[in-house]
Parts: sequence; C-alpha cells; structure tokens
Amino acid sequence: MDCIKIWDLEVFAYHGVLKEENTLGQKFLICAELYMDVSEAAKEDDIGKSINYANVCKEIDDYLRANTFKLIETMADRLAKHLLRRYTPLKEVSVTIKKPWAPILMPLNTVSVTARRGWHNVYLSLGSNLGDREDYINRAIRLLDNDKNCRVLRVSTLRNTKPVGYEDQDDFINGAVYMQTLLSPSDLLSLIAAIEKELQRERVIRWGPRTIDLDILLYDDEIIQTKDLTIPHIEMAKRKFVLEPMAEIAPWVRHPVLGKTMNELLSDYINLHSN
Ligand code: A4P
Ligand code: MG
Repeated sequence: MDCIKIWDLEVFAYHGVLKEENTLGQKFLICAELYMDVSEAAKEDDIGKSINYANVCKEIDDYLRANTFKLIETMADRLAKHLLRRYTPLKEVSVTIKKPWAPILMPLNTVSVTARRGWHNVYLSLGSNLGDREDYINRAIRLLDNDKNCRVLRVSTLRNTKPVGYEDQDDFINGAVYMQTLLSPSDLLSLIAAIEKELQRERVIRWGPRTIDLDILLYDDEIIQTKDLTIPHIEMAKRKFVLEPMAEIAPWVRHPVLGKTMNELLSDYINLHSN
C-alpha cells in the first residue's frame, strides 16, 4: 500500500508521568506513516484526492496540545486512532512518538514508542424476536454506528425467520451488517455486550427469546478461539438466517476456515436441505 511519511515533526506539549512534565512541557518528535492509495491523486495530479500533509501536521500539533497523556504509549495509540477517524481515505496509520532526552539520569538520545493501527473489516449478525423487533435491530445498528470506533457501511434487508434450535418461541427478524472498527475482537465483544444490555437483552434460555442478539461473524480473515470468543462464528455456515443476509451484502467474502464464499455456503446449505 502507498504511504505518506511525516518525519520528526516537533511538537511542544505537556505529556508525562512527572508533575514537571505536565507544567513545564517538553519537546516531542512525531513520525506518522499514513497508509492509503495515492494512485487517483497521482493520476490527476490533484491534492484534493490525497491528504494534505501540511493539514495533518497541524492536526497532530493541535491534538497533542489539546490532550494530556501520561505515557508515550497512550499518545501513539490515541493519535493513530484520531488520524484514522479524521481522514477517511486512511486505511492504516503507524505513529511513532519520540521523547528526546528522557529524564532517566543517563545519557540517552531518544526513547520512542510506535503504534500501528487500522480499520478492521467486520461482519455482524443481528436477531430479535421480542417486542418491536425491527426497532430493536435499527437501534442496535445506530448504537454501533454512533460509537466513535465503528462505522457501519452496509446493512442487509431484515428478514422474518422461523426459530432455529429452541423452536417453541416467536419468529425472529434477522439481518447482517458490514462495518469497520478500530476495536480489537475482545473490545468489540464488550461493545456488543453493552449494546445488548442497553436494549434490555436478558439471558434466560440458551437460543431462547431475546430483544436483540449481536454476534461477530467475521473479523478480517482472523481465526480466533478463546474462552469467550470463536471467530468465524461457530454456527454461521449452518444457519440460513445468517447466510442469506451475508450472501446479500458480502457474496464474494470468503470464510477463512471453510474456504468458501458466502454465496457458495448459501448454495451448499440450500442443496443440503432440499433433499
Ligand atoms: N461468543 C463466542 N464467540 C462469539 C462471537 N463470534 N460473537 C460467546 C458473539 N459472542 C460470541 O452468547 C454467549 C457467549 O458466546 C457470549 O458471552 C460470548 O462470550 P450469547 O449471545 O449470550 O448467547 P446466545 O445468543 O444464546 O448464544 P449464541 O451462541 O450467540 O446463539 P446464536 O447462535 O445466536 O443462536 N433462530 C432464528 N431464526 N434467528 C435467530 O437469530 N438465534 C438463536 C440464538 C437461536 N435461534 C434463532 C436465532
Ligand atoms: Mg449471541
């Protein structure tokens, strides 16, 4: 991927663990690697199609003066995410914060921390079979999109579906969304748990009635198996109520374990259940 590099931008700011650092301030050197596609800007020789590095330098200076952090780790993490949110063409950002002459009572040139952050491509499934089902699903989508670390980019049609698993319950409405997030998989799980809680989700019966159910189907091409998280979602290929909306919004996206696209998985499901 193409990259615009800003090297050793000097910023005078008030970050640090020591009280003197917060009152007297000090000089930091900032490097930012901005990963994006510059071919359109180059083709038309048009700065409007790129990111103006002068503006980025001003943005970095403003951000690091307007906020105070104890650690250069935090400075690098927050600044990288701020730049990703501020400039939509950016896919990834690597920020290095250098602290020249850190006060360690020994000769030292600089100490630095680098944080590389980027947007992750995520698919979620949504389901509801209690109360105003459509309203719960739309509210969940709004809450996701309103989170500063997420942007919802595509929403499937919402479909009425018969309950699967525990069948003695009302019909569901199901759908899927494509979104990008700056959150790690476990932080994304915490966010969807918080949204479920806000929308009065109660866990009474496994696979039972619920105002809202949000599941992470895919997170980039990652394969994750921890105590709390299985990605890709363990049941996704066995469920028509997941495969139909996924085939609608992401027909060519490939399941990283099964090696098949959403279209292929839906065809397999239909063939298996038509006999
Ligand atoms: N967990 C592990 N992996 C994931 C993941 N990829 N995404 C853990 C989200 N959570 C994941 O989930 C229990 C735990 O799974 C979480 O705490 C998390 O640590 P839960 O949402 O509390 O419980 P649940 O929803 O009852 O279980 P699960 O496995 O999410 O159920 P499903 O698969 O969603 O099934 N029929 C129709 N027609 N439509 C439906 O939407 N849904 C279900 C529930 C049953 N029948 C249905 C539908
Ligand atoms: Mg669930």
